[in-house]
Amino acid sequence: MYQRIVILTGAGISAESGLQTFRAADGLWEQHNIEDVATPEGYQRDPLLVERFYNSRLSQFSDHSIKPNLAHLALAKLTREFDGQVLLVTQNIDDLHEQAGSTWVHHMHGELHKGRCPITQQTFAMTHPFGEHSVCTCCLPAQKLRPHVVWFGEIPIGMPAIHQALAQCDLFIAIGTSGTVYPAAGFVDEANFAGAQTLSINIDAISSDSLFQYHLKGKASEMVPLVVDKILAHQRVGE
Ligand code: BJW
Repeated sequence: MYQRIVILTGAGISAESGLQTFRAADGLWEQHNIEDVATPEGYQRDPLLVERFYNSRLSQFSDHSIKPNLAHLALAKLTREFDGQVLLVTQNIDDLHEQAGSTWVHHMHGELHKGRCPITQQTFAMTHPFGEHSVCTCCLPAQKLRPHVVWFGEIPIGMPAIHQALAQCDLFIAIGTSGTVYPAAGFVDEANFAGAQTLSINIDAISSDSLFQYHLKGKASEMVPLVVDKILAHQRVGE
């Protein structure tokens, strides 16, 4: 049935694992000013504030109660068992897809378990919280690592490979994303242009719904396993 699938996940897929989304009434952007904590200018102005924001999320991610849910597990099964190509692209900086067993995950907005040297751009696994003690080993003197995340105004990671996969895909699925942040919000257009089937899975209606051919309204943990079973049974997702 399908041969080349692109899956895009957003904060909604991790919500049922206990991580806050950004734009919900109790979301991260209600409690923090985007310009202060998610822009390079904000980091330049007040690095301590930004480090506190990401350190608190890092410690939340490390909490043992935060585990992959059935949606993460179903996608891991898809990446293992599908006999065509699957590109799993996530906007999330948590590692729940990896914890679920997905081996190759494209983190277009970075990964919070890594810090990045501001000089060489080399990334390092975080052994300390962001601050004076989290430094690179590639420079002399050692440089303070910045969070390996993509802030507004920065170019997301690995875009050429994503555009190429979208141009060739026959199925595109967006899961738990509000479709408000570009370039990810434009992926559905690229998939439509390629002639792919497009499906959105979300608990709520979103502004970009009209761009998708199919919608499944419901929790990711309930909808994603159903869709994965259909794909693995060589059925069309819209039927
Ligand atoms: C559930 C659920 C459940 C809940 N089951 N569903 C004007 C027009 C167009 C673009 C721009 C513009 N002005 C500026 C721009 C560009 C800008 C942008 O898009 N701004 C918009 C806000 C307008 N974009 C950028 O700057 C990007 N860079 C860029 O464009 O570079 C230029 C370039 C690109 C490519 C080629 C060449 C040049 C960078 C964007 C960086 C975004 N960074 C953040 C922070 C990352 C680090 C961190 O985590 O702190 O990424 S912002 C934040 O939003 C985070 C997320 O990944 C991203 C998307 O959020 P997401 O995942 O969609 O979460 P929510 O909360 O919005 O939605 C959750 C959804 O789940 C909801 O719909 C719920 O209903 C649903 N849900 N529970 C299913 N159980």
